[in-house]
Amino acid sequence: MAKDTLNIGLIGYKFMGTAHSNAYRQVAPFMGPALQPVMQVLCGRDAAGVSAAAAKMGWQECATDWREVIARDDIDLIDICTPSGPSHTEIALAAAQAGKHIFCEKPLAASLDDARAMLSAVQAAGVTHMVNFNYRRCPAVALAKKMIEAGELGEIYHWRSVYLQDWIIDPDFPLVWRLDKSIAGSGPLGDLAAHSIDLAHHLVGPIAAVSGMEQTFVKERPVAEAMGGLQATGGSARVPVTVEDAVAFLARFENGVFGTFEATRFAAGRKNCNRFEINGSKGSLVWNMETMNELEFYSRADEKAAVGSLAGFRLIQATDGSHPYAGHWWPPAHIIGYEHSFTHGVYDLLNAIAAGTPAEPDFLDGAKCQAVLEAVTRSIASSGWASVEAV
Ligand code: SOE
Repeated sequence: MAKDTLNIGLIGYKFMGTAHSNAYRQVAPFMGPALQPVMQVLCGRDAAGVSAAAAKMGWQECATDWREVIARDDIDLIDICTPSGPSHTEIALAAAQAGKHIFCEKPLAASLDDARAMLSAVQAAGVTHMVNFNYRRCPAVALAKKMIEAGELGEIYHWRSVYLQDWIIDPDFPLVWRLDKSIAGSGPLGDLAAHSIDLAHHLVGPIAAVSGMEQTFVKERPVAEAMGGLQATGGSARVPVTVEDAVAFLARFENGVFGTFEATRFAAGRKNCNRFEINGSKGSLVWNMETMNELEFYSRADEKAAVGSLAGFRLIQATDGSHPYAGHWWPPAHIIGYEHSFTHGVYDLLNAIAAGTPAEPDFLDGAKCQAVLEAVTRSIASSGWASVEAV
């Protein structure tokens, strides 16, 4: 009889490691995936830290060397929650070579070359691979996708997105790994705009060319001493910041859609404002992660009502059992949160592995996002437009 469980080895135990652990805990009781995840090993470099996290989140074992986890025959899937950048590539290449399925945090890599190498490795190994662009799996976003596919917006003219945070606006906030290019690869470009790019690819289509600009407002920061989530403490010595604080770019899509993107960590008061607006010939859609269960929809058809125009943005609560994912949780308007986007991702991944079908977004989607990130960097360096390379 085929095995109905999947043994997980999760590398990284902090913010994302906790979010993924929670998803593995929740997915079977609430969603009933085709394979049941077994929380086998949690891995991190700090023995005391990983042991405490494993006990808190319910992992059976913990380890401090990811290579040992990958070498184990009883591990089926490697989940990569280490800081974005070179560590994703190193671990994914080794995991693919060992024949493990891979779930990887975003952005996929630090460079397009690395992303291409990761894609080739998983394709050669024939394993299932997925990148955690989690916002695709908020019910309101998944509903937006269905509405666009059903033609509710008609021909799409505009993609307009911002991803705004403010957690490093204090010049004394320490230089954590997200502000170190050698670890993170980039600043809000890879950390935040990558989400918007993936959503744009998913909802509107591929980006062909970009023209960007960036700014680093605070050039030096205290060395970080400790970090958890998006909080940190630092010492008195200051070191140079090596990533941008804010980035924006114009985008031409292959299908003629006209796009704008902005991502910053300096938008005072904006905590996780991941927002897009799409305008089409028949109407518009608006979504904002800060009110994640709501989808705003304007339909031009409402302008022609018998009594006169009834047009206006209507607020759809994407919490009905008829909406994607929502039926697995609570009665309508008993809302869900950020963590559910991770649980939905794990659910789809487990079902894809069970069915032997591709997961999405996969490493190809991750590499396509990386190609846009790299084009933005090239365009900034040349102060002009840059084409997005084919993957
Ligand atoms: C921090 O900027 C962060 O946690 C990102 O790393 C995530 O990808 C984003 O979803 C929320 O903000």
